[in-house]
Amino acid sequence: MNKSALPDPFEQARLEKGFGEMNDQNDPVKILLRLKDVRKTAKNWKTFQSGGEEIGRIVVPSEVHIRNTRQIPFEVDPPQHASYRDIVEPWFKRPLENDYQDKLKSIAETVIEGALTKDSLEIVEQFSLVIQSQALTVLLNTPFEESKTWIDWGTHVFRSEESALDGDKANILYDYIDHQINIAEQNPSDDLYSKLLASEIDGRKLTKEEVKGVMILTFAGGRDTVINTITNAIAYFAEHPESLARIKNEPEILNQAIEELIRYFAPLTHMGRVVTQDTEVCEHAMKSQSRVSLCWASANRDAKTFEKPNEVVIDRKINPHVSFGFGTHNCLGATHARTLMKVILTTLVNKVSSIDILDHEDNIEDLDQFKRKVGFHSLNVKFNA
Ligand code: EMZ
Repeated sequence: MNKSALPDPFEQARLEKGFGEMNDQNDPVKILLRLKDVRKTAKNWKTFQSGGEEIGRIVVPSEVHIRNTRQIPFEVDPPQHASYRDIVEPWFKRPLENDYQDKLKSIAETVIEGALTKDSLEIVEQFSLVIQSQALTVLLNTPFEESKTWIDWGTHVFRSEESALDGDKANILYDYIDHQINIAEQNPSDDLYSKLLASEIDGRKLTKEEVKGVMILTFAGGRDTVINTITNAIAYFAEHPESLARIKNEPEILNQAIEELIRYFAPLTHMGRVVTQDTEVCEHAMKSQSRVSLCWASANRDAKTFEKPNEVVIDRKINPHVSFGFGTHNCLGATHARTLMKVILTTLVNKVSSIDILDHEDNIEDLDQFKRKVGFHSLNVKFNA
């Protein structure tokens, strides 16, 4: 009964010091662990910036060696951040529309019905990756067939089995996006590429490089995060059929259940910032140009705010988790992710009575001082109608 558990490796350091340390490619990171510090630092974008000169440096592991395109709006600070965000925000709220939700529903139903016919199904590659990629065609408003190409890329656009930062693999994504932008330029349609190419910022059109920056973020940011969330949810419901039954009988708790799973899973462990001036965090001096990270996964288990932080309380009422970040850079894809989870869980409770875990291999992230389970490399299950 503990295959679905995601233990909290940060507790002791969170209580004792408030931070941990990690040497990421000789560019150290101070990992902030307490909810209060994480929120305060996320709000203070002047001292803890996202939009520094070195593109990719706020990501841990740092992507400076595999990326030259600035992700937008993710790697831009206020005030320019707001101009970009205003352009993309309405598009990323489309998941609230019925038509959008119907498309997601049909994707989830097809994949779940297919899963019910199998004696054994590997969830990461054959379920979560498939749903994530197919759902992305709805977000981008591109042909459904494109999802086949994306599924072939595997669970992460920058990571491969050989390397956690695979430049060759990243180039496949960059070339693909360049190509799609050129197509959209020649033949504008109703997709996100065309929408961005037609958008204006400060009285001028977005450049192709800016469009590419939004697209890279859209492909990379919502990929392994969504895949881990779906996979972890399947493992959780396999071990907690009572929660599946409860959501079926009390659909009014569905939103609470989703927020709680997302709090508990914290699919993105942490995100960095670059310090712009000598300052202090947790009573420790930090030099200008050094790095901190905001550890969403740890903050979500902070017992000062969350009762029973290490339990999934499926109808948790007060849940100010930071799985989607906090402040200026809160997750642009959150509406899509939440809607997708709603559709998947609704389909699941209606069609599946129980799930058996057959075997599994954990995916453990190595943060030097901390090892954190973030999900699974593989999870074989059987769905029962
Ligand atoms: C970046 C990041 C965004 C980064 C919200 O997170 O996600 C990571 O998976 C990517 O590697 O480039 O997009």
